[in-house]
Amino acid sequence: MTDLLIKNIGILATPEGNGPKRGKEQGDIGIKKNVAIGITFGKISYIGDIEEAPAAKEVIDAKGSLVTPGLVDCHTHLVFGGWRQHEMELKLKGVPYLDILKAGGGILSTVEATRKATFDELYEKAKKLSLTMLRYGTTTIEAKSGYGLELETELKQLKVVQKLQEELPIDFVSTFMGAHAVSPEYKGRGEEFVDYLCNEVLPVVAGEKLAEYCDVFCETGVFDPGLSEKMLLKAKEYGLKLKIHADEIDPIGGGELAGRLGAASAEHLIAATDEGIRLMSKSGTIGVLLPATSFYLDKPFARARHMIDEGMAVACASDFNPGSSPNLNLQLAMNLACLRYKLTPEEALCAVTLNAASAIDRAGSVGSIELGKQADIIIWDAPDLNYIFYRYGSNLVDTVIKKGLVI
Ligand code: IZC
Ligand code: ZN
Repeated sequence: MTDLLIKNIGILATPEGNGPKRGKEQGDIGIKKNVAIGITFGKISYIGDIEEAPAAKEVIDAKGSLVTPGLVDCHTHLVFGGWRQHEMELKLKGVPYLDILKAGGGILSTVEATRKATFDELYEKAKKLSLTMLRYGTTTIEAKSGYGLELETELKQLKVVQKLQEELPIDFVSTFMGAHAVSPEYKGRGEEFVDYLCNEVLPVVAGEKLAEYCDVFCETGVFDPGLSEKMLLKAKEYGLKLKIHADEIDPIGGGELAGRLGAASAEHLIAATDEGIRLMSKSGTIGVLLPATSFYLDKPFARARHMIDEGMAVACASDFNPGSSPNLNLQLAMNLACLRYKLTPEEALCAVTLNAASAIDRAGSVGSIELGKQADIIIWDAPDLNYIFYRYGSNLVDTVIKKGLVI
């Protein structure tokens, strides 16, 4: 007896496997027609003909629609105080993102608001945002700290993610990103700030097991590759896995560093060099591309096709944050991945499911619809895969199922 049976699935589209799909394989999507899925104890226990499906306590009719794995948003800055709509005027005047930061705004404006906010305020806000993401089909969320830039607030952010994990029907993966900007207290003293993070913040974060990954903003005027490397090597010593915001604005060596360190993923890669891409391909580093950020910052789009041709695994994420990507709808990133990166719908689906799950080390449990995997499933208000990449601009999710629970 299964707990739940989804019948009348018109098209089941899913990548398959427990790891990333690289190069040509990224477009290998299994398509099954007219199937049913059975779910037992939150896991997928049956995929096949309805005639042979086991009896079920509850049945959902997918009415001939498209079904895919739940979406995995593998790069967000989910927990923050305030917003940054006051920077809209500067942005529209063409003031660059890094100039706003240099003048004490941007990330630093969110740092001020996040430091001021109480734990409960941050929790309630992030909870509401997460539940909205769930309605848009996102069933797993990576969330970075980095709006504290000092011990207390970094811990506050990470503990919010811990509580979200305990309370919500969503999986969260936590990343420590103390090296998101040099704190106002250490202005002009980036090296001392990294020492502070390494000696006084990281040990507590690791000791309390509040983060699985460490990320660094390797960028002009923020952290150069030398300081980024120092932070990441120390994080590795403490058992954290590595991510790098690399080549978002300027190619200062972030992609190369990610490749050399064998980072799990490199984020953005808008300005990634051929050499960086070659090194990341060799190290198996996943490119986490953020097309909604290119759109919002009016920047070029990362060379996703070239990366795939060079054998990299490409994932896409929302980059949801109050500055460079105030959008939490991963479907928009999917549309842009297709329309602007020129990924095929199959490659783009893989980018937000199996490859995204791989970028946060969850490919063994989520990211595809296969026997034994967690039952994170989307029934779309769409007849086929092309449709969800074509009908951009609205929420095309009909039903979200998380760990076998109909949301
Ligand atoms: O708050 O601006 N790029 N970090 C690096 C961000 C964007 C988030 C922000
Ligand atoms: Zn980011």
